[in-house]
Amino acid sequence: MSIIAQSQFIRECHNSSEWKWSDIAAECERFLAPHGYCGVQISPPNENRIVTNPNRPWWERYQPVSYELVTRSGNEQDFKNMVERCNNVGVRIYADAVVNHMTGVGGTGYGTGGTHYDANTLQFVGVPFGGNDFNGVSECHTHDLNIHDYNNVNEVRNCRLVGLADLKLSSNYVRDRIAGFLNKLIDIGVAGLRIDASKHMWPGDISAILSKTKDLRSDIFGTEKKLFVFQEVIDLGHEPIKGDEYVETGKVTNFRFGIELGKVFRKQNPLKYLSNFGEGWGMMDGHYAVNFIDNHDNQRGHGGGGSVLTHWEPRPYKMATAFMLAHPYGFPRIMSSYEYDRQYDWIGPPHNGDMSTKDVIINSDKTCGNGWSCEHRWRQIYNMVAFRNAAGFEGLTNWWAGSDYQIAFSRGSKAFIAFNLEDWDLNTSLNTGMPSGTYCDVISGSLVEGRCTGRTVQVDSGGNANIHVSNSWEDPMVAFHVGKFL
Ligand code: ARE
Ligand code: CA
Repeated sequence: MSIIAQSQFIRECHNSSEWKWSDIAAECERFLAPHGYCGVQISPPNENRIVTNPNRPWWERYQPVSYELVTRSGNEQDFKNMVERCNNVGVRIYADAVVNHMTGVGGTGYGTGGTHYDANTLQFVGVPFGGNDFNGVSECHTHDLNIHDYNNVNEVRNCRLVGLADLKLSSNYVRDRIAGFLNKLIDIGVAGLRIDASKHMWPGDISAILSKTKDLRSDIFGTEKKLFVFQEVIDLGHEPIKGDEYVETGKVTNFRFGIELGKVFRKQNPLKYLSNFGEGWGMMDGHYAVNFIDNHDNQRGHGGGGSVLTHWEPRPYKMATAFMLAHPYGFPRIMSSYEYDRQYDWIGPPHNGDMSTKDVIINSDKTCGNGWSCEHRWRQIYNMVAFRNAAGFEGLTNWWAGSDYQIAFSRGSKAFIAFNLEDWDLNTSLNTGMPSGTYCDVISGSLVEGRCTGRTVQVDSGGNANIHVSNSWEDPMVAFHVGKFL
């Protein structure tokens, strides 16, 4: 059962971000709730391997050592405080669940919570897991137990993803340990999960594990609600494992979405073809699709392929994000990144000399400092979140394409948006479907104390308006809606 409405969505504040739990708690209260965001996908909350070569990469959090809640983001108490404070203001926490594997094989050491592990003999005493709890030569037939061939379904699911010790999820003991971890998160008040590396798990194993999880806390979510699950499956159409295999156990990441919009907003494929975007482009049923322009992997060349737009290219990125938020297909997820030297794809979050994660600081114009990019705080993005909430369940109406790279559409009588990527102005009268009145364009400004700080648009009694979008504007689009979240 889904606990978030289609008009709401998940915001990724996450793995590449690796915010401290205390900062996320503050952000829920001071920004996410007032701006209509419904949730935060957080970095893996459980203890991970401390990797020192390279020095503390972001990806060490994908190498579990135990299910203790101690990471660079904070300890168990910090985690509980965050979940409580976010829930109190109606912002839900979705944990990144890394349960396909433990650390990479080889080496011994201590995790971020001080728990010992031996990845030579596969002893993870903090759980505990031992050698028998991992897939080995009986399950995986490659010479080094690693995955080499993505066309071999057994290999993808029973062998090691980039050398990570692959858990034997067919074992009841292993399933119980994982379900215990998930139930602990549920007791704390978590609303859902991103299931990492779902392609590398049998759908039946995911189903067996989830069937051992409790209902969500009824004092927060009401009775008989289950985890909101979305599974990371990279399905670009060329491999035997399909995203559709996972719809029984939850929603599924839609990697084609960002790749296709990247091409369109880079002007490699006309905007006007977006008229039937979504299922019409051969993508999965929108009820199951979790969409995003970029994620923590593909924004730095890990996992997923395709040349996606990122915060490093703000103009087309804001347009693609606005399109995602304006369009009714699927569940949108917003990325929130940090700055780093792009020569090195492994660099972890902004840190102090002792490698502790830096605080997120907020500038007077609402943007972030200390190296945090905070795309979710860019006006063009958070105002489009309000647009989506205002549009609600309205379908796509009044589709208009004036040329290859000029489009507009409405969401019933609730919201309207127009884009212009041509080398000339868009300036024409269009049916917006909106009630007559003066609207504030939420791209160029905001409605502040009844005053619009940006451009305005006049809609007449027939729903028509003169729509002007200059190709030379910083953001060549205009958007307005009937919502109150401004
Ligand atoms: C690190 C090192 C490795 C080392 C390993 C073990 O980089 O060199 O062997 O540790 O010591 C992340 C990083 C990895 C990192 C790992 C563990 O991206 O570099 O390895 O953490 O620290 C596939 C999977 C997909 C996966 C992507 C990355 O199908 O599930 O690879 N994505 C998730 C997360 C990642 C995370 C993991 C899984 C592991 O989002 O952040 O890895 O928990 C085609 C296929 C895809 C495939 C892709 C690989 O597109 O269709 O299925 O994705 O190729 O490029
Ligand atoms: Ca596996």
